[in-house]
Formats: sequence, structure tokens, C-alpha cells
Amino acid sequence: DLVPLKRALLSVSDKTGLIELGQALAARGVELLSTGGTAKALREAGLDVKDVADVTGFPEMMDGRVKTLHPMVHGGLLALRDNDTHVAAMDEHGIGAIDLLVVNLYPFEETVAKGADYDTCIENIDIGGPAMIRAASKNHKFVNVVVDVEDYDALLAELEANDGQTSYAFRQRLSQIAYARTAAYDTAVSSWMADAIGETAPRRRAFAGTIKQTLRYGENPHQDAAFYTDGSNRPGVATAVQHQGKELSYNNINDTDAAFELVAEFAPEDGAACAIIKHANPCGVAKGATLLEAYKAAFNCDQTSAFGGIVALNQPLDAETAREITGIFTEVVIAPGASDEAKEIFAAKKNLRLLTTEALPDVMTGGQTVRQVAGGLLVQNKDNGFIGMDDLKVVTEKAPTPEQMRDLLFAWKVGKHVKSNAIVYVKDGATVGVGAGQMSRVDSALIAAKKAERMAEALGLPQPLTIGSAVASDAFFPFPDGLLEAAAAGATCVIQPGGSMRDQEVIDAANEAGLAMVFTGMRHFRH
Ligand code: 93A
Repeated sequence: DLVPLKRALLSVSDKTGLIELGQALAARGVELLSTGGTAKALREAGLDVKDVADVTGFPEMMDGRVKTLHPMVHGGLLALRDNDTHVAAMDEHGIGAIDLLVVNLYPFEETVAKGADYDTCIENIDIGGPAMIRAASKNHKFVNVVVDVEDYDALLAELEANDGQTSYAFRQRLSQIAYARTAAYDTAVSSWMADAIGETAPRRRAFAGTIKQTLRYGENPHQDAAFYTDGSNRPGVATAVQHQGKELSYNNINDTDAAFELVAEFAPEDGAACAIIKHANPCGVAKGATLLEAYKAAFNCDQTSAFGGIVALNQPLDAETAREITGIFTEVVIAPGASDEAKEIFAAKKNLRLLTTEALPDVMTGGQTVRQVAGGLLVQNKDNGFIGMDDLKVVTEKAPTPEQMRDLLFAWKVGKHVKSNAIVYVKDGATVGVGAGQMSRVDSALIAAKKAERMAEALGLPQPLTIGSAVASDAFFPFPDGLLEAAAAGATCVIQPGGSMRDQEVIDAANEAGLAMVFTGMRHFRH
């Protein structure tokens, strides 16, 4: 799959590194073609360059709007070298193959950033450049395309390593980068125009996605909103089938996603699990011998909050669980499938939405999360960090029993899906108190314990279920106080990342309180 590089077309607005690149290519005997300004710069450096105008037989015209938009150029980029008809067409029309395209586009983004007027911005929309980039990218089986000055060195290194040729994998990588550039470029143009004409409807803005649904409104009724799919076709709320009920709202989608991603932490073959979500935080998560048991246990964590919640299951919805769920008002149920009987039971509840997918989300897959900040986007890899039994380090005199260990790992998995500061109490495979989103870890510990007290009263239990529970903290305890609150609530074992300056103080406090504690060495902030 090595292809030799004989002919290159260089057309760049940013001339940084151009001469060095031109010299290196010329030294390898590569023939250089260029557009006006680029050709001029190369010639001034003493390089031999052919004008694209001489190749097309047309002068650059209309203020440069038409320079490279010609079959002599696009045929040379797009022709399949191993296709007889394509080769015959090249011969017939005298089209020479172009093996390398080096383009950087008219500086549209920079022009907008400078506050240029409308017409200047329009003139800086590159047409020929993206057309050539997309042509060369499509034909990466044979053609190299470089759109970033930063990649000149990599190209030269590839040629050096392969005796003037490039590999398929290399060209493929260049192609992917090139499409990312044209996509970003057109997004910039569209966003600028939207701003210029006052278009605010989210469904008319360009994103790196395909519009799936115009939402009735966003987080609040005065906000417009839309839902996009990202093309990955991953199992999840974006690809789920809705069987009944009115359209999902923005908040429904967000909460359903949180619910399904959380329950997917529990592999169906390890038993049934259920997560109930309110405002993107779990108000109950449990495992059970059956889905029905898992649902009931999750519901008993915080019955008050579960009202109007979102329920996610890790196994197909069955009739018994469906019947139980209809006992209170629930917004959405999502599961990897549902039995016909379960669907019939839900059919009587017009407002309840049932979503099913082919499979659970894969919590181990990568991907990015994107969040907008004023004037920017924050992009990070998804938190798919995983902690197993072998990763845990016992730091206290007491070590957790196997039962405690099971609950600790359960609490840890749930904690990953709770907004920070997160404190999660678990007993017998079910959350019994969740403290979420507090600015202080102590408050999260207190709130979770308080909820458990209230539930004990409501259920007529002799004592809160936090007595004898396992507790997880999504990040380290900076001081012993949060840990002591958990101990006061009745927790007997603790899982936390460790890594605080005061770890020793916290460990001492745990020993004094008779707690068993393990460190994960990994934290799960979620903001
Ligand atoms: O005005 S264009 O959209 N029309 C074209 O046919 C065309 N071909 C290349 N702009 C076009 N280009 C762009 O010209 C390239 O993308 C590059 O940014 C620039 C290089 O022009 P010069 O070599 O004259 O500096």
C-alpha cells in the first residue's frame, strides 16, 4: 500500500514553513504546482513551480474566486489510479495525477475574530480549498492531503521512512484530519452567519451531529433546544426506540441518559439492577435477584425523590416490574428491551414513556464529553475509569469482609454517577443514602444520612439503613470531618481515592472509629 509521491499541489494562505516544505519535496524530485501567491513565494525562494493556471488553461479569475475549480485539478485528485476507466479518462483529457495536496484555507475564523465587516468575511470563505481537500481526502487510497502546517514534518518523516512513498495508514490519518478541518470550517461559517442574521434556533445551528429532534424547549420553557445524534449509533438514549408517551423533553433526555449510563455499570449477567434518577442524580440504585426486587430496593432508598423520576434497568423489562413501576408517577423507563406483557401494562399509562434499546451502553468505551463555557468548549475523554478488587488498598487496621467489599465496590460505581461532592451509603447491594452536588463533602454525608433517617421513619424501620452500611466518597476526604459524619451515620467501611495531604489523619480517625477503609487511587469527580 505504499504509494510514491511524484506531483504535489500547494495552495496555502498561511505560508509558514512553505519554503522548507517546497525545498524538501523538490529535493525528492516532486513536481510542484501552485496557485498565485503560493507559486510566487516558492519561486522567490528559487524553486521551480508550475502555475495551476497553466495546468487548467484558465487564468485565476473573479478576484481568485475561481482558481482551482477545474477538472484538470479535481480529476487529478479524484482519479482512481487502479481503475481502467479513470486512467483512460486521464489519458484522454491529459489530466496528470496529483499525489499530494497541501492546503490551508482562507483565514475565515481569524477574519471574523478581527471583527471584519460582513463582505470581508464573505470574501474569506474559501471554496476551492475545501473542495480540493475533500476530493483529496476521499481519494486517500492514493492521495496525501495536508491541511495543517503542524503536519509538514510528519509528511517529510513518512517520505523519509519509506523512500519517498507514503503508507495507506498514513494517508488515511491525513484524510481524517482533513475532514475534521473542513467540518470545523463550515461550522465556523454557519455559526458566524447565524450570529449575523440573529438565527438562534438550536436546530438551525451547525454542530458535529445530525438533528434528531427539535425539542419543545430546553432546560426551561423560555429556552429553545434541539437534540442531535453524533453518528456513533451507540446504544443509549439517542438511539433508543420510544414505544409510548409524549415526546421526551430536554431534561428527560438528560436524566434518561444519566440513568441508563449508571445502570449499565452493572452487567446483566451478574444479576438485575435498577437506577432511579432525578435531576441527573440517582435517588436509588440497587441490585436484586429479580428486576422487581432491584426496583423495589432502589425505590426504598428515597421514595420521596423517586416520584416523577426516570427508571433505568439493566435487563429487559418484565411484566411484574412494569406493574410495580406503575404504582407511582414515573416519567421515563429505559431498558434493553421489554416483554409484550410489560408493554401492555404500560399502555394504560398514557404519560409514561417507555424506551428500549438493543443493548446496554458500553461503559468501558471511550469517546468524549463536551461542555460549553463562555466563548469555548471543554472537551475531555469520557470517565470510563474502572476499579476492581485488585486495585484496592486496605489502609486501616480492619480489612473489609467480603460482603463489605461487595457493597463498597457497588457504592463506588454509583458514586461515579453522582454529582460532586458525592457520598453514597450502600447496604446489601442497594443504596440507602445518596448525598449529591454539595459544595462540602461533610454536607453530602449529612444529607445522605438525613434522607436515610427519613426513609426509616416512612418505612417504619427501627433504625436508618445507614447503620452498618458501606460508604463511598467520589474524591478524598480532605479532613477527617466528612468521614466522621459517615461513621456517625453508622457506616462501618469506607471506599475513597486517598491522596489527601491529611490521609494519615483520616486513616487514624477511621481506625479510632473502628472503620475498615480502602483507597482506590482513582477519583470520580462529576461536575
Ligand atoms: O477563492 S477560492 O475559494 N477559489 C479557488 O478556486 C481556490 N483554490 C484555492 N480559493 C481558492 N484557494 C485558496 O487559495 C486555498 O485554499 C488557499 O487558502 C489560497 C491560496 O492562494 P494563493 O496561493 O494565491 O496565496
